[in-house]
Amino acid sequence: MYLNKAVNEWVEEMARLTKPDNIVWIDGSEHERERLTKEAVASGELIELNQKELPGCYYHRSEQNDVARVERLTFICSSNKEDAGPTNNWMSPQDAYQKLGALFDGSMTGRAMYVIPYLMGPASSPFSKVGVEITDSIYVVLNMRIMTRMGKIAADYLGDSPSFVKGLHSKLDLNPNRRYICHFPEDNAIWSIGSGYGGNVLLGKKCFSLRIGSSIGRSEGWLAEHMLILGVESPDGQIDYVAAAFPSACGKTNLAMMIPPEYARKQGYKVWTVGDDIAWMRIGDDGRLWAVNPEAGFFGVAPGTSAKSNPNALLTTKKNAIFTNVALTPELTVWWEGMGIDPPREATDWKGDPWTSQSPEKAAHPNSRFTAPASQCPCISPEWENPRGVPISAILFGGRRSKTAPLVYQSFDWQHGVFVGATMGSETTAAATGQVGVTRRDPMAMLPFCGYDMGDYFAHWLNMGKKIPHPPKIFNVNWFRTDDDGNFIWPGYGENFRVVKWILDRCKGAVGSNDTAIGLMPKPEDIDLTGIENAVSFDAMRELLSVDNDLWAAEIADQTEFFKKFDRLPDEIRNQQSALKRRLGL
Ligand code: OXD
Ligand code: MN
Repeated sequence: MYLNKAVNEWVEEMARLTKPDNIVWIDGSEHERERLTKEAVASGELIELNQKELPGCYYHRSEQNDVARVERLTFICSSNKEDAGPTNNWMSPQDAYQKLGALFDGSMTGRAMYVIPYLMGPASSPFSKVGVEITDSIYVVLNMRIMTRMGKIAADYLGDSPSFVKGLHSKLDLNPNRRYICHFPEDNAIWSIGSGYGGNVLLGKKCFSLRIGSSIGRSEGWLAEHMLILGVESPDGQIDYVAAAFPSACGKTNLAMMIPPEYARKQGYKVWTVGDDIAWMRIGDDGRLWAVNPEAGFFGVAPGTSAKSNPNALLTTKKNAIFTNVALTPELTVWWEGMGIDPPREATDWKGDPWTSQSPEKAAHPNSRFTAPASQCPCISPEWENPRGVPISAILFGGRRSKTAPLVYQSFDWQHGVFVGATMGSETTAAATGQVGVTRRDPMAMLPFCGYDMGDYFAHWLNMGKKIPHPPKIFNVNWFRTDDDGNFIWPGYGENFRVVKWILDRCKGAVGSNDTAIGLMPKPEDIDLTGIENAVSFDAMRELLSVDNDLWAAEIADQTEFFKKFDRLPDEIRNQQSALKRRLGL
């Protein structure tokens, strides 16, 4: 027995079901990494990259039908259908265990079963939680090694406790017709079968830290959120922390690792990254909200990551990284669209086919990824593994809105802020859907990740607000407002620092605001434009901070349509909407 009785019994039960040839207990050692990497290279599961250019880096290509999370095949398996809510797929636990049990039966015959104990959260934090993932994929083991604190460290944390999240994964035959990702919040269990794609199979990430995590957080009185965490250091050395939720393709990783503009760097401002995707937040002894990043690595989208858009992310991937579905050059280095360097003349594309710079097809899949240790990030916060977490001054919600939402506004209070988060939406891009400008509602960026009814989730947020003596202030931001020709008005990227600076000044009471119907907004002169005066005129600033009543009337109609789904929408959310209507004179 390697871990404890409860783990051992469960592993034996899962082995009886999946019938592997052998069981390998993962300890997280360097020796083990070397052995498994060699095995994966020998089987072709990994390709060793150019070790001079990219030391410790490997390349993986997934099945072409298996390159993204599959929401359609992702289920919340609560006893009552209503507890999964109207925005999740639901299967009864009995049906799910039976259906997937039949698929798992003998799925590991001819393969090894790896048992991975892992810890979500810093090693000595009382807030961390243990999971054990059983998998038949070495790729999963090696990625979990980067994304979590894995092996002995987790076993030591667990000790004799029977309290761990049980994750079972098998690639089976990677057939999309036999692919399911099922969550059992009442059993703290996850069963994932038929996929090899990160978001479906690195069970510590979306499955545990968000879906199961949100459900545990609700019952234990804390928040598991799809949020980055960053710290802004002022010239006097004080660091203030911000957590921010944006749907995918809205630049979460870029904001988490942003480099302040030159004027601010000269004054001594710095930005520190605590996390780029997930925040677990609890009320601290001092009455503030404290956040930890439960992950240990970044699972970032490669295309668009360049020395210009996000130099810190690019530098993070220069060693000990695993690249999935990017392009492979003849020199055994990697390339992707938007990397900011000329394409190689020839390469092998993500499908494994020959590719040239003249090819009309993309060389890297748009959702190709890098997995890299957070500790390698040049701007990783010295506090990122602090067992207490970091105190959050501001929470940001945001999305991609070409009109309607201004650059930034502050909610009047926590309850109003919850309404702002609950009505979050983001416009789809042509690349993703073929339909431009359709607003997809994605409350708190949690639509695909909330493990229970979202009406109950809003109620949990409202409740938390009543319990936090010194709650963070809540803001909405929108970097994506366009002019009549469709050009972005705000330059974005590192310039977003200017907006974050206003937000933190608001938190400190150091700057005033304009009271508007939708919230508290900066006066145009309150956003520091030093160095970009020519790019962003005063008129542009006014436009970015304008509120159009007709657009807001349409916005409210769309919110109302979305709310119709919910049987359990808290009255307070409805009341917030009525108050907004009144303020707008609608
Ligand atoms: C992610 C996602 O991979 O949100 O982080 O899909
Ligand atoms: Mn994410």
